[in-house]
Amino acid sequence: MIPSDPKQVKQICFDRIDIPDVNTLAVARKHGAYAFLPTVLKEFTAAKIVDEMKLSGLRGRGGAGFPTGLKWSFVPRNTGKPTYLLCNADEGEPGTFKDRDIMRFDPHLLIEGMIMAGFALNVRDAYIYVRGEFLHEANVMNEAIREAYAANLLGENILGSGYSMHLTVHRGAGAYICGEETALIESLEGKPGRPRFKPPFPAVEGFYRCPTVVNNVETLATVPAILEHGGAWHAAIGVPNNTGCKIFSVSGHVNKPGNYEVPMGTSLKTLIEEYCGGLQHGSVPKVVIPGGSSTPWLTAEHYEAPLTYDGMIKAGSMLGSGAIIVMDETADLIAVTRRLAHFYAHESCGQCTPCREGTGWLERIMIRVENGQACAEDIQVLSDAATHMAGRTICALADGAAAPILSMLKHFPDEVRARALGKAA
Ligand code: L3W
Ligand code: SF4
Repeated sequence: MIPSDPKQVKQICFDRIDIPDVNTLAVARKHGAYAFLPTVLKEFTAAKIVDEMKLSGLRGRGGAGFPTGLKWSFVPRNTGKPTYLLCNADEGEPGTFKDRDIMRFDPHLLIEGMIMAGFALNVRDAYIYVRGEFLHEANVMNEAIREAYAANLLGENILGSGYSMHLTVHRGAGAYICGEETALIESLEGKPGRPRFKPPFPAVEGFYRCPTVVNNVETLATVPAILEHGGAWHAAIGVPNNTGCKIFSVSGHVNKPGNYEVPMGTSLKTLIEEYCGGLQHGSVPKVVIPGGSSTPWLTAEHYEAPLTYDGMIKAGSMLGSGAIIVMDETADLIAVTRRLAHFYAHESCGQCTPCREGTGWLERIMIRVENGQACAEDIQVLSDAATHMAGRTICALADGAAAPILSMLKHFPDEVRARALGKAA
């Protein structure tokens, strides 16, 4: 169980994760699942829940770090339209693999968080949009939902409270862009997954043009602990403005890659050396991508930076979804960048010219750079195209495509030039 002293808390979403069979309702309940739900449904008002969420300081765990309580407070009331709750489980950012662990190991935590969120937002129909490739996770979620319905934890008049909520899993079809919240909404409506202009934000006009809250899996899975222990309890974990714990998905040149849930503010160095068994080679990484492939690279000088939204911005990057990709001296950064350029070119939805054309240019030039068949002008075009794509499109995919290119050129200009012109050692 989660300790009542916030200083002792290491895990919130992963508190039960190692318990065998905790994906089943019986085992999950034995270890606290749904224990506090009747109190929330009977004694909490919607306003109190939103207030506790605001007090908790929880910021959305999907990448942008937007305050969850604030987002919930934007939902207009009494519009005559239904309000929808959508869980974004389309975890597709290269390097990210945290939400799938919550879903496949502790699906009842997510369901409980969604019931509480749904109750606060007066939601009758909620959906979990699961990445198409996550067939196993979708199956585990569906079985957990079936058990929850059978136990009257979902459906009509939940636990006799008068509150009713239905929950449906929808599997995507394998497009990365459907992790962008408005593309997810379009896809769920049965249309091609192409992002919409914002504003209007989904909180005001989302699914079927109705008020809609879209939250990440980890965000919703944090709600039960916040409501049980209180917003102030959560706010006391981590550091100001960056509260609570965060799951970091660590991959690359560390001895023990994997998911680690640690208090916000833990340094990158501590995470790598004390949790991940240290680096495979050398004493400092050559490059760390801190928040998934769309975030700017960090180099050795930021090894001791705190893992917080603010700390990563100060270091020149973003915390993103906490997908930390570690690369040591043995990494071929140019091959990595070329591979990422291919990913973004493949995943661009094609609506915006700078993204549709730019991602293709970046990939084609990176192939020449990798193979030592580029010319000096190519490097300039690479830099210009990446610079002019960012910030000029409907969604952030173009910025994400530009980030690895601009990082590579910023930190390793000589290496790039030598390789591009066929002069690498
Ligand atoms: C109402 C306002 N709502 C903002 C809401 C908005 C959204 C949230 C954040 O992208 C980033 C992206 C990825 N009234 C509002 C408002 N909201 N102002 O707040 O909005 P936004 O647009 O800043 O972000 P986003 O579209 O959610 C997320 C980056 O994260 N990323 C993460 C990728 C992770 C995955 C994954 O697999 N989990 O894809 C990595 O860098 O690039 O910049 O809900 O509606 N005035
Ligand atoms: Fe589509 Fe790219 Fe425009 Fe996003 S930036 S809407 S992915 S074309």
